[in-house]
Amino acid sequence: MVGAAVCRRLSQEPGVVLLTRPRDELDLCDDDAVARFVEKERPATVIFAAAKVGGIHANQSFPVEFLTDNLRQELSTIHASYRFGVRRFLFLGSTCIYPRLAQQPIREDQLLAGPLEPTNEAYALAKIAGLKLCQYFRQQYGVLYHSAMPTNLYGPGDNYHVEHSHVLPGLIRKFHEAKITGAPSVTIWGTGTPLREFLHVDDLADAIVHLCKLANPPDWVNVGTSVDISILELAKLIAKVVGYQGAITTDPSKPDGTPRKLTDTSLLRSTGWVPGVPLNEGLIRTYADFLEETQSGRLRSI
Ligand code: GFB
Repeated sequence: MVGAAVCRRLSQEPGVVLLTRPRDELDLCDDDAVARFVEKERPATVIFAAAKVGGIHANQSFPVEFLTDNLRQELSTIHASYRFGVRRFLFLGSTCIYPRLAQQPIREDQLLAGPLEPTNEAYALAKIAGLKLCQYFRQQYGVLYHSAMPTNLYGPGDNYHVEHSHVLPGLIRKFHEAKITGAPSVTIWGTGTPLREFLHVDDLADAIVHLCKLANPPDWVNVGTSVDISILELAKLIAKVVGYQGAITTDPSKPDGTPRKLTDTSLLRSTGWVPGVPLNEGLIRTYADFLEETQSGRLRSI
């Protein structure tokens, strides 16, 4: 989802030659294959959008893969980039790297200030390691390796798997299917009280290109809207966009995860970037994308 959005945004930039490889042609966990690719292609800039990602249930179910796959991908790519002269490396993580009960809104200096959220600790540890490795390469070797930590993302190309997806695509699919089948109610996981912030992936792509143009970017910077919403209110918004009129019930036996993770985006704003897609507009666009992806057979559900 993120990589495709970055390619769409970069295609608007004059003089940019895009080098991409699909997963079945280049396994980023394969150290040698990554080194051969970077040595051959010698990119000037690497934007690292790859990751093993998933929602709260996927993270809780597969901590081994969330830690090992993400660590292997980032170690092979960051090392190969330095070894073969990549001048700028932009590493992408997530705001789940911050402590479960970080002071809200969360500033970049809250990193490692307290215990992580248990439901996504494995992913957070992998992303903290990648962020720190880029910071150390910059400090020790003077290369421009820096990171961006986006809040919860959504948009075209998202994963709509009923169990493994993030909340926003998961609820779009649930409400859509309930509308089609005439189900009397839709059950959302948890209490519905946690607060989440959502950034459209096209906004993230624009922020990434903006960061790649900065001569001296922060080592890491939050990317978000600084506006959050409760899961229950999100569900009501999605039901309205989808056109579902049934009831919404909660299932407190399912995990809530971190109670809130609102990003402080003043550091990024100070560099001259602001987001452009309000949530309601983004939901309308994303439901239209969902319908198109479903009808064309391109809907991702992994
Ligand atoms: O996006 P999500 O799965 O993960 O959101 P996080 C989870 C919140 O939405 C919890 C509630 O409070 C869930 O109880 N929820 C309600 C649902 N219904 C659903 C549903 O149908 N599907 C899902 N998935 N949630 C993720 C991390 O945390 O944040 C990732 O796990 C990543 O690693 C991502 O960092 C940005 O927002 O809690």
